[in-house]
Amino acid sequence: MALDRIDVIAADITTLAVDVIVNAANESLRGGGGVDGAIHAAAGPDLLEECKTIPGGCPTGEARLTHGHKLQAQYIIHTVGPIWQGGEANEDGLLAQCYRRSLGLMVGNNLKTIAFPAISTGVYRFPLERAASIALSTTAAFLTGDDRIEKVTFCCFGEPSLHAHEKALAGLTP
Ligand code: AR6
Repeated sequence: MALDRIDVIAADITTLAVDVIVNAANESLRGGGGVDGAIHAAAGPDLLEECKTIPGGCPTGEARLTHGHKLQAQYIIHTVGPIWQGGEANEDGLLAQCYRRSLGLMVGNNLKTIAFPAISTGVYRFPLERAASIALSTTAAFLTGDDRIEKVTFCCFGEPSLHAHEKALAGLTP
């Protein structure tokens, strides 16, 4: 069952002891604010050095793997969500692709547990409820076709995000 393998929690993603946490990065992979800044601060400067070795950074909708360095998580998947431009620039498709590519990369590296932040819902201004619905439905569909992933955690920062993700999870039919 896909839904049994999904958790929605409120936490600072840098504190989670999962195999891999996801970073809502930008295309340069040189760090930034928000969750990206928090992850770089907690992982330490070796993360930036490793990111600099990735050719071409990370285009929007793609995902790249690094080590977790000082984090409890073994690995970090850096993905770049779309900047909200009003909804007519394939933002929904690109956001869904971030989740699919991250889950695909995790499976390809034999990782079992993952935590996502609410990609694009901060600085990139994607509407929260719409993003949460895409995150949950895309993940549930992926899990239905894959029995290797043990747990996907949606790590929300703040009450509005927690409620949006809980509502989106409740809206999925088993
Ligand atoms: N743990 C979990 N979630 C967090 C944390 C944390 N420690 N800190 C913030 N969030 P954002 P974006 C939530 O802005 O919209 C960066 O500068 C936050 O409340 O981090 O994809 C990058 O370098 C929000 O719900 O990412 C890019 O330039 C969610 O994480 C740009 O921001 C995403 O907010 C990416 O923008």
